[in-house]
Amino acid sequence: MTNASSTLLHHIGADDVPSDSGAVFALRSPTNGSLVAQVARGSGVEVDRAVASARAAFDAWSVVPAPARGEVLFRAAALLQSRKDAIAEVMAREMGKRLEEARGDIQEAIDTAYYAGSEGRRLFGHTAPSELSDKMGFTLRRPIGVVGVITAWNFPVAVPSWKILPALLCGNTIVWKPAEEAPASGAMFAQALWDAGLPPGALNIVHGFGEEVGAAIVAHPDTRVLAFTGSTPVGRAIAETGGRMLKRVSLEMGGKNPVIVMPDADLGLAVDGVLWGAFGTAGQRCTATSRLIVVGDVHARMIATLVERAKAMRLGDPLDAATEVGPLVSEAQRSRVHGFVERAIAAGATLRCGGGLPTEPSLQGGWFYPPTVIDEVARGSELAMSEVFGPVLAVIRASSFDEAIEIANEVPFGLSSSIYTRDVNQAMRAVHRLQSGITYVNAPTIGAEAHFPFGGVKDTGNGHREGGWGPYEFFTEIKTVYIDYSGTLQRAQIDNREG
Ligand code: UN1
Repeated sequence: MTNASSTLLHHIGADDVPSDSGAVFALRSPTNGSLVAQVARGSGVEVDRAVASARAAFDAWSVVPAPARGEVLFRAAALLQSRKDAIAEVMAREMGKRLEEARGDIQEAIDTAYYAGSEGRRLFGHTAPSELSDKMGFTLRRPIGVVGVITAWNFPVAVPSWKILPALLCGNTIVWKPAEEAPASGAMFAQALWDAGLPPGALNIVHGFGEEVGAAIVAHPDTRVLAFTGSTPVGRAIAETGGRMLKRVSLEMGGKNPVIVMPDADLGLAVDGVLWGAFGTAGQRCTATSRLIVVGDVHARMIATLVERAKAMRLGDPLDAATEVGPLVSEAQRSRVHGFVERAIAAGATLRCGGGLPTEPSLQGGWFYPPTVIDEVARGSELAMSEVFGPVLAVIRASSFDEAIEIANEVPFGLSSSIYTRDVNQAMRAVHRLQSGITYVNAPTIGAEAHFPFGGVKDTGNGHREGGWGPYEFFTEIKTVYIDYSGTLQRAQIDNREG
């Protein structure tokens, strides 16, 4: 993975290789700016080579029996388990996620590996009776070819695992561009697969930036499938190119996830859930709680406690077990987050806590931003409508259940949502009416489990789901097989429809 001078290299076929150009970029810790690694900076040249390697590996990998492909994933799961602490530490250093959460990120990949591995003994098709005598029909699932995978930095192992493991299990081969902010833990995830016996070329990595590497993967005529997690504008561009080239494209994009709290809710539980949903992973999840919709007198009964608890959350080094909120991933991300806060306040919203760059000397070396609660956020305003991707919670008042649902649904995104109530009828009405791919009842908007479908509606996605059973359909083509054992020419639609 790394050479003597600790440069993280591309992985093409069986080899770790630098860029032809020799170009590298520095990967720095968002906590203190220290150098984590130099990383090879790829281009279309390396992408071409990686796609050729994946193509060459496809013939052999695609005919390995699916249960045997599953065995590789089981072995990788065990290796990830034994390397979990080591990978978590690298992840925490490179992108700032707290160690405990970094372990959770890897655990999600382990869970996915066991699920995907066992799918090797299913990959079910269908059978149905033929309309003719002595004839039958059934379907098989066939691998497609080379899959281009492009992922975000906020879940450097879990989210890639949702794409890579099902794609491999189905017999495809892969070219992956990990996020440039978190390539090192991603490479350790891949190493577990290579060490588990994945044949050379089945999983190739090209490091680098979206415009240079991602775009080349998307536009390459031989990547028949594209799986992407990231921003909605980039996802749209991928869908445009993929659409023109008739590729199969799965997109996982932004969120603006609401929690509705009803007056009959357990407010202590709601406060716990909102704090975890909004400020866990420093708000850098696409599932993060970014809107709190308080109904009726909940505002008066809940906000003070929420703010007091948010203020007390400890910012610090993600490697320190006492830390509750780590840094944001980069300076650019922090100024973006701060910009949203400043504009919301200028537009008349009320800052309840946070909202400024920390002044503690110990936090000066990193991109820290405090848990921020902004109250009286106006419906339709920028902070009410846009994804922030940071520890910023917008509080919006609603006078009724119906109005709360209306507010929840008036954003362009639809990934996750939640309602806190003790009324089962109301909860079920919300489940049906909330426009999101995932709805929680009496739980925060984050924390999806690996064996359930994950994805969103509206501008969050393009109709596909990761996790659960869906990816095995996405990463395969259906082959329909007819077997005629009548020994005669039978003509469908004719021989059985006389007169
Ligand atoms: C993401 O933020 O891109 O449900 C994924 C969750 C995690 C996955 C988040 N299991 O919050």
